[in-house]
Amino acid sequence: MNNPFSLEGKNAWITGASYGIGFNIAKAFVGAGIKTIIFNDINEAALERGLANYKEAGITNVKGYVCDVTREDDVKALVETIHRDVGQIDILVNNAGIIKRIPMHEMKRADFQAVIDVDLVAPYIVSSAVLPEMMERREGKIINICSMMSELGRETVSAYAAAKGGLKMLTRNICSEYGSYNIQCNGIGPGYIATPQTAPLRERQPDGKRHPFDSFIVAKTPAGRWLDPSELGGPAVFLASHASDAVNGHVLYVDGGILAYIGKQPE
Ligand code: NAP
Ligand code: GCO
Repeated sequence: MNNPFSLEGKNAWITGASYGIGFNIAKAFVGAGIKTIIFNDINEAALERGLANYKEAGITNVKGYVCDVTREDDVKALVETIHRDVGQIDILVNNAGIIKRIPMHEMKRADFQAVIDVDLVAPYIVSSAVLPEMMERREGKIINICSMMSELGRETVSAYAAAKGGLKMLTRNICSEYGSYNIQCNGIGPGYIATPQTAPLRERQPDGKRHPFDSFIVAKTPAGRWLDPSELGGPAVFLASHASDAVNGHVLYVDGGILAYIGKQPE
């Protein structure tokens, strides 16, 4: 009997997967038998660092390319290059993302737009470039990396929350528009994950104490800890595999229970 969680014979493009969450999803895909991991980064130096990370992890079935996911012509050209170098794209993970933590009334329009462009417009650009082949094959998996901010707001992350909230609805709309082609589009909503993106929120204070936000998140997470990026691998394998063929338009929150929890009560 076939293993429904196997990714054998499949090619997966994970955007921005030089390190962090995307890189850990790639490692999980390798563990599930993926044929080829494809990733991209915004410049040659970053790409080389990414390739070094894969080499250090012992992953050889990987192809990396320079591509800024906000540049539509570059994305379309990369899809053609991938078809030439690797073959078809069976699984797309829209992982690349940025955040700018600035009070909204102080945020410049260009900063707001930059976050929207990477975190919301780029998943539209990349998905639109990959959908035609999935439609032709009548099979495909798209996974959008959403966020707690797809559901909740907080100070200083207005652009990010607007983008990730939009990404949740883009996920649902791709499901609605392309489900008849046997294409499943789902989201993963990570909680607070220890990666470079959240490093500023975990920095030790000059007096050696934990960052106030660090303590805040630990109190908001039932498990009482930050999550490790490797903990996103299993949920991603599920949503990339045939085990989830009947799951569509869903955002799977991998948050350690944050969304279910009012927060640790005062001692
Ligand atoms: P990260 O450590 O900052 O890594 C983000 C990756 O995206 C980097 O490789 C970065 O490349 C790449 N990237 C950024 N802009 C790009 C562009 N225009 N074109 C191509 N690549 C680009 O972030 P992370 O923590 O792994 O997060 C990955 C995804 O999960 C993001 O969408 C983030 O919003 C989301 N997320 C993170 C958390 C968390 O707690 N960490 C929680 C929920 C959701 P460079 O190295 O060149 O900058
Ligand atoms: C922040 C964090 C969060 C996480 C993640 C939570 O500043 O609040 O960066 O946005 O990155 O998106 O799910």
